[in-house]
Order: sequence, then structure tokens, then C-alpha cells
Amino acid sequence: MCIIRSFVLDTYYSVNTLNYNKATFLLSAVELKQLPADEGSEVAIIGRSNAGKSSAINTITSIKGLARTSKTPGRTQAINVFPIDSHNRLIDLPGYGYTKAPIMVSQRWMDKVNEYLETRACLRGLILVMDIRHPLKEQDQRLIDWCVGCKLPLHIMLTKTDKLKRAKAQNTLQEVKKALEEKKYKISVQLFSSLEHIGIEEIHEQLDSWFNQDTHGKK
Ligand SMILES: Nc1nc2c(ncn2[C@@H]2O[C@H](COP(=O)(O)OP(=O)(O)O)[C@@H](O)[C@H]2O)c(=O)[nH]1
Ligand SMILES: [Mg+2]
Repeated sequence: MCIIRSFVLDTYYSVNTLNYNKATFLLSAVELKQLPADEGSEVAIIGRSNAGKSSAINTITSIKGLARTSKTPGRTQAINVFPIDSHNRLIDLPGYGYTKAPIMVSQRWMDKVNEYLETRACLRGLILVMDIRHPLKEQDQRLIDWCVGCKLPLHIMLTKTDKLKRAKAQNTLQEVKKALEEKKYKISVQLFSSLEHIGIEEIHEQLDSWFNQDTHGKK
């Protein structure tokens, strides 16, 4: 199930660049009713536990420690909200695929995430973070299919690119693009590394285009 989303894709606008380094931490929500009013614009970051979502938020904003990162998978159990300005927010969603979490607990988190994705009207786009060494796992694929079905704009970041040789990383990028093209999906994919600061300009451009939709009357 998903709400009807009507985004206009592939439209060119000259966009304003947001000051991502002005981001702050607002709150950690364990229930959707704790989230800020469903107004303005949100872009959420999703992906497997330990893929590098929180690190990506810190790198995107250039604020060390803004989002809590962890070597232990499954630590982010809440929906963390990071306003960039009075109108736009980044959302760090709990990771999926953490097999050590008790099944009921992990199911409860995922129900919350599903509900957020299905009902949040101010959600402008989703960033799917995948560890470049383990791309397109089953849950990633399910999420991609769901986003395409709902017309929820999606952008993919292959993180921890620094863990692979440059040519191997490029190969994986092409393989992921090809897999999406074979399904006739038009989804942008990029390389990213929080450690080596790779791909920051690309993700800023993507975020800018989503966050600027409102100013062009695309609400
Ligand atoms: N080498 C490398 N390690 C990373 C990168 N991004 C995250 N990590 C590490 O991966 C682990 C999980 O990162 P985290 O951001 O907490 O993942 P999350 O569970 O998806 O939020 C931490 O130990 C990070 O330091 C990256 O780009 N390169
Ligand atoms: Mg995290």
C-alpha cells in the first residue's frame, strides 16, 4: 500500500544551494506522532544497518558527530530529524536487515519506517544507501520496486567506495546501473565515501533539486 504521490521528474530548474552545514539535530522519534508537523520538505536516508547512513549525514553537512554513527549494527532504532533551515529537513531512518535484533523488535521498527514512507506528505525523496561491497540485497530491491511503484523519487549512494580499488568501484557502479536499466528504472546512482569525501557535490545537487521543488510550486 502507498499513498498517491505525484512528483514531476526530469524537470530542469536552476536551484538554490542549501547551507547543509547549518543543519542541527532536532529530535529522535520513536513514534510518528513525535515528528515535526508534516509541512515543508523532507529527504530521508534509508538502507541496511551499518551501510553508512549516519556517516553520510555527517559528511553531507560537514558536521562531525551530528548523526550518531556506530560500529555496532542496529543502533539507530529511532527516526532522527535534522533541520537544515526552517523549511527543509534530513531524516535518518532506522536501518533494516539487522538479523541479530529480536524479530518482533526489528519488525516494529520496520512498521514505523513503512508507515513513515507511506504517509509522510512532505517527503520529497529517498536516498538509498548501500555498502558498495554488498549492493542490491533483497530488501534493497524490494524498497526500490516499492519506490518505483509509488513514484517516490529515489537516489542511490554506493558508500564506503574507499574500501574498493577505483576500477572495481566503477565496475560495481556500472553493474548497479545496468541492473536498474534492465528493469527500466530511471534511478540515479553515485559513488560515495564518508572517509575520503567522495561524491559530496553530487549528493548536494540531488538534495538541492528535491528541496527546491516547493519554491517552484511543486508541492
Ligand atoms: N571506510 C568507510 N567506513 C565507513 C564509511 N561510512 C561509514 N563507515 C563506517 O561504517 C560503520 C557504520 O556507519 P554508520 O554511519 O553508523 O552506519 P548506519 O548504520 O547505516 O547509520 C561505522 O563504523 C562507520 O565509521 C565510509 O564511507 N568509508
Ligand atoms: Mg545510523
